[in-house]
Amino acid sequence: MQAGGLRVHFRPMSDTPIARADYAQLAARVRLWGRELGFQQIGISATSLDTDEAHLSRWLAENRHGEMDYMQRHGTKRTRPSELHAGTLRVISVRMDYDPPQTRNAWEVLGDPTLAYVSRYALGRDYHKLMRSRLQKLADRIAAEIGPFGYRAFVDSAPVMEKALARNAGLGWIGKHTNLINKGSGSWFFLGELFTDLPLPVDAPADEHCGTCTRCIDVCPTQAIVAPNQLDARRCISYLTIELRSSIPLELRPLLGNRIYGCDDCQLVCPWNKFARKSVEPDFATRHGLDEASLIELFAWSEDEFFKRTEGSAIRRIGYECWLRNIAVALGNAPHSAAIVAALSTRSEHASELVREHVQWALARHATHPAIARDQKMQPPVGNIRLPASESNSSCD
Ligand code: B12
Ligand code: SF4
Ligand code: SF4
Repeated sequence: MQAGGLRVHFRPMSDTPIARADYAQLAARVRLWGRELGFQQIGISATSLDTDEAHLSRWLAENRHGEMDYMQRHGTKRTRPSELHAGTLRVISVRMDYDPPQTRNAWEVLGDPTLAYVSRYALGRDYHKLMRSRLQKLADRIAAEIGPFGYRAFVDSAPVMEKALARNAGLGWIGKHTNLINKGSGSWFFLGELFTDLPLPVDAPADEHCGTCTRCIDVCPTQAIVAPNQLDARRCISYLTIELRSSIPLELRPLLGNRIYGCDDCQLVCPWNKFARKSVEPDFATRHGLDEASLIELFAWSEDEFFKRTEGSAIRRIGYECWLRNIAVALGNAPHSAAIVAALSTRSEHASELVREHVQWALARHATHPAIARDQKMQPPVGNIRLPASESNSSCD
């Protein structure tokens, strides 16, 4: 995910007025203030990302970013924080849980091909604004304590390696599915950062705890996790439904099932999410019944309804055309019914070539394979969830 047009907070990097010995105390306060502001965890790292820079270069060289041009646009700024914001010495990383409470069970929705699956992070309001304003408040509290200092706040908004920085700050490890996981809280959280010129003491990086587990790799509907820690975004349903603006590759469409915005499968099966906590932010509560809406109902939204009902939501950024494109694919994957064919037919003359083409594909599926998806019910994993061998004493088993 990447947000465009973000407001950032600049102040000149300055000579900091407090004594070196006081930085440890300041770091403890930053943690406390961060918690008071609603972040579940705060950690501090230096800026070096050498190994990650090598991994990113290879990923880009192999074109695994697909059409996400912004991933290659900024050269080494992404892996060298002081090139992005001169004078940066430390990065304060924060995480905020987003899994909304009182939500229809994800497996039930994935198991009913007439319903639309929207990924957990997008069921409520967009997180960018909320987290940025909290980071600003954190910076204000630091300034109130020590006077003006140099900083800049980021939330998925600029060339920043958020997961690698958070890992280095002790917030978790990068799992084989490539999301950051925290041993006590799973992976349903967002990340944000304050770059700063304050020479705060750094935290120890988190250890890895995937062990021999491969559940995320095995479950991925499109086999996008091509090796542990290596994601080919071009195959990832999150990329296909959110980032890609053009036609969804034909061979991948049947594998999308009913996922119309993002995908959570690799996190749903991860044993560490047994320890995940529900979000306490009212802003992240599910809106407009998006956790269990029917495909037909969402496909019937007019453009005005789309913009009205997605106000303040991350979903709005994909636009109405991609919204219809995604739902058309899901309807093409749903079991044959007269109601679904009728719904698709209402858009067969749509002004957008992109929409028309996906609708035609879906109608053709219903014409030639009326039994599609009838037996494609998703099931939660069977049996006990097995933790990596190194964690066998944990309460997960
Ligand atoms: C581009 C992007 C995407 C792309 C690509 C994902 C990816 N893995 O890169 C797409 C659109 C697919 C995507 C999807 C999602 N995203 Co996204 N995305 C980003 C973004 C903007 C950049 C990520 C990045 O730097 N990728 C570059 C590649 C090279 O990094 P990487 O795959 O993580 O690889 C690292 C390691 O795996 C390792 N590595 C790589 N190769 C190798 C090889 C070997 C041998 C080894 C040992 C290691 C190794 O090093 C790499 C660098 O650290 C960040 C925000 C940010 N600015 O950081 C959000 C971010 C990562 N996304 C986020 C979320 C929530 C999601 C989704 C869950 C949304 C959804 N439900 O649909 C999915 C998850 C899909 C998945 N399995 O990763 C959150 C993750 C929070 C968390 N707990 O980790 C972030 C941090 C946004 C935020 N501020 O909260 N995303
Ligand atoms: S988000 Fe879905 S498609 Fe992407 S890697 Fe995870 S399971 Fe695979
Ligand atoms: S499912 Fe298993 S391998 Fe994948 S991230 Fe979770 S613990 Fe690691």
